[in-house]
Amino acid sequence: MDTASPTQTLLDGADLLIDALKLNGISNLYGLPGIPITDLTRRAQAAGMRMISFRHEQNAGNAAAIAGFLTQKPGVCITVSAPGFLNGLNALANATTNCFPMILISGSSEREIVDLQQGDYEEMDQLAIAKPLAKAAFRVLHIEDLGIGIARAIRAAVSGRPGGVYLDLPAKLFAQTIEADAGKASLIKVVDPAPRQIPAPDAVNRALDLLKNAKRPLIILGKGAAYARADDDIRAFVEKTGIPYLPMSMAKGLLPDTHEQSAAAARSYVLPEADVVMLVGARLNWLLSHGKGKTWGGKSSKAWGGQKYIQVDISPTEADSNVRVDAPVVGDIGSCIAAMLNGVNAAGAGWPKPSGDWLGAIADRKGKNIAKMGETLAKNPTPMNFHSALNVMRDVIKGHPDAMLVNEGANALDFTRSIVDMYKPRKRIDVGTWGVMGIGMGFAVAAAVETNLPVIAVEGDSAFGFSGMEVETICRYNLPVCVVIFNNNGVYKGTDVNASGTADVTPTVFVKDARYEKMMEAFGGVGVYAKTPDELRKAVEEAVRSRKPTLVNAIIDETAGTESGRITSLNPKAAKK
Ligand code: ADP
Ligand code: TPW
Repeated sequence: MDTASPTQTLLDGADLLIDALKLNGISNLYGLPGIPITDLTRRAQAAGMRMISFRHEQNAGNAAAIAGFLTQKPGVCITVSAPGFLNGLNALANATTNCFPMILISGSSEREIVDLQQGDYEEMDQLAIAKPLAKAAFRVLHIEDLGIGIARAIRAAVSGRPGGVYLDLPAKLFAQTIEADAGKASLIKVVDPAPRQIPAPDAVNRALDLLKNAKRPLIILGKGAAYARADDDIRAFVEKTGIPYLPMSMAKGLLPDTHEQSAAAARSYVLPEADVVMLVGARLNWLLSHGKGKTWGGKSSKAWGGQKYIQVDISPTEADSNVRVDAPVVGDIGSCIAAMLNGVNAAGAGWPKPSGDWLGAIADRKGKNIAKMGETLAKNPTPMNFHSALNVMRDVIKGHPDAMLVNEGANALDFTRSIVDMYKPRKRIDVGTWGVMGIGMGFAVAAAVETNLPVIAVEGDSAFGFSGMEVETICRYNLPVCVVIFNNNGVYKGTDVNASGTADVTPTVFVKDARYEKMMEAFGGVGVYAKTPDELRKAVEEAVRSRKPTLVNAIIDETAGTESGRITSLNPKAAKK
């Protein structure tokens, strides 16, 4: 393949990889250069792709993963071998866990050396290591197969249940050449990468029958529903059936959180009381207490509450993962909800609305809880607490419903999720299924790059630290990102003490009154130190208006947090405190 006829130009592996990605509509890359991919990153940029270069691969990987969630196209992250690959692998595993479509492309050492373990520069058997953490993993050894490799990676990432795909590209591949015509002919423009999966009519009817006969039905919308982009049909289904719904964290805004059928403010009432629960793109995992225990009205912590479940999901193996699912509806959410909506429409006036008792009881609880929260939010303590600061963030998002909201932390996460209403789909992106810290700046960069909308990242001070160096990336690309750090001097809070009597502070405590805003100033962005709700409001409003990279260091009462936020149940020691 190294000899070309004199009239033919040659393409090398890097050229062909760029062509293959572009051919498939992938225009943004997230990564970090180094041997053997430095030239690739430069040439991708020269070829018209947007190459966003990060300070750590984990953040580039997280950016790619959320780009996948936001666009339904695989987000692509490019790293160097061994350590760079491992840094990116964390994000790939998180993408797979969250069902985000992503491709991690890592350069690697030559097979001959790796397989004999001869000690190459950054040698590692990356394919073997990636396999258990990825939805699929492939290696391309010959330039003629690059088109196939990219096509397989794209299909694996976005079809069925989306996930993370690893693509191993040994350094030698980048230098291999192929005649331009043959190279172009070897590429594949993937046709219908995420084929619709139509649910079986009997499965749809079984689900509708169950729903129709429910006395206290409930719909739970998950991030799979947000990803599916079936927004209009989901809203029509919820409204035509009149069934109350709960949005999972990243499904907030699929219908506006202020919708009268939202039962979010009565969550602890509806979960144990519902008799039929329809899950749409949401798993019955720990975030829903596995469908068991007191949360669901079960008699003991492991007991099933007796609810019947409908589960709409693209994965045929998801049903029965925790409790019995009486009516699995397997297919893509767009097709499933369209089919179920047809059934509801066909029933017309014959479709039974949920009972007034059920709706009334929910409205009653909601009203009381919202009024109680209103009182808490109206308080204006000094220093600020999570509530008074979030009262500001809630207003800001209300005034800018198109803004993207990134959120991580413990208390900073849990309170933001419950206090800040979302109005539009796919605007809230957060720690997801693992509750992982470190997604913050990667998600913020990708949200800005992919949507060009203003991004507000509400970050615990600990959470921010995992990806904080990317404020330089935000400044370098001049992205409209406003980072708001809820600074309470530590992990969860800043007042724990070291009981041992040694000079070290306790593991959860940070430097007091850290001036995080200076990190943004160091790279030319705007830094603001905000001690009052007014200062916070002014700074965030100005950041959204100006679109300048901004970091607001919002000073929060260091006694304000709870250990582990709202998941103290998983931390028995904290729960007892
Ligand atoms: P949440 O954390 O919001 O509860 P999960 O991540 O637990 O959501 O669940 C998402 C579910 O959505 C997964 O089971 C996944 O298979 C499913 N899913 C993702 N995309 C689609 C789609 N297009 N159609 C149907 N199901 C989907
Ligand atoms: C990769 C454990 C969960 S929440 C958290 C940690 C370290 C930080 C909480 O403090 P923060 O927020 O951000 O200041 P706040 O509002 O409560 O004060 N490592 C990883 N993921 C997780 N989840 C952890 C550790 C953890």
